[in-house]
Amino acid sequence: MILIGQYDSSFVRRVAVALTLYGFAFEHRPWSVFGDMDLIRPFNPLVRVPTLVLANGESIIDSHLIIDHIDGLVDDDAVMLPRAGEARRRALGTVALATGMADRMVSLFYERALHDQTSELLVARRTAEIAGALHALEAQRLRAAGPWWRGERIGHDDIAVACALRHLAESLPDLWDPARHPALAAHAARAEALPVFAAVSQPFVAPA
Ligand SMILES: N[C@@H](CCC(=O)N[C@@H](CS)C(=O)NCC(=O)O)C(=O)O
Repeated sequence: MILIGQYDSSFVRRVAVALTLYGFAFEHRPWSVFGDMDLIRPFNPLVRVPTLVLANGESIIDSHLIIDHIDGLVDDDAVMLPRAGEARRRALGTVALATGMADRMVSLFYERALHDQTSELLVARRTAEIAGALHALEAQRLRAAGPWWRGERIGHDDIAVACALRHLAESLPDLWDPARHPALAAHAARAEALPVFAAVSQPFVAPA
C-alpha cells in the first residue's frame, strides 16, 4: 500500500495513524497538493489527499473510504470503530464533526491564503462553523468519562478529533484557544503524547 499526502493534513494523518496502529506496512509519498500536483493526479483526478494506492494499482480516495477499507481487513476485536448499531452511529457522528470541521478549516485557509480579495461573508461563516464544531465536540468530550471517547481504547473518533485539533492549531492558530476548550485540549495532549502521533507528524506547511 502507498499512502499519498503530507502529515500536516489531518485527513492524511488520521489514516496514517490508523494504518500504524493496525500494524499495516505502507509506503509514504509525502506529496504536496500544490507542489506535486502532477505526481498526485494519475492516482486521484481530484488531486486531493489522502489517496491510498493498493497493491493492484487501484486508488482509494477520501479518508472515510480508506478507513472503511482498512477496517474491513482487521478482526472485530481490533477494529477501532463499532461494527454496527447506535455505538457506530455515534462514533461516526463524532468523526463527521471532526472531519467536517477540518473541511471548513481547509476552506477558510484557502480563502484567506489564495484569494487576492477574500470574501468576508465566507470568512465569517467558516469561522462561526469551526467555533460551533469546537463547542459541540467539547460538550461531547466532557460527557465521555474515560481516557478516550468511548472508554479505554483509542478509536477513529479519538484520532479524527486529535488530528483536526493539531491541524487547526497550526493552520489557523487564531481560531484555537485551548483555555476555551479544556476537555479538547486535554484530549489532544493525550493523543499527541502517544508514540504513533509523534511518529506520524509534520509541522504545517502553507501552500507556496
Ligand atoms: N473529505 C476528504 C478531504 C480531504 C482534503 O480536503 N484534503 C486536502 C488536504 S488537507 C486537499 O487535498 N486539498 C487540496 C484541494 O482541495 O485542492 C477526506 O476526508 O479525505
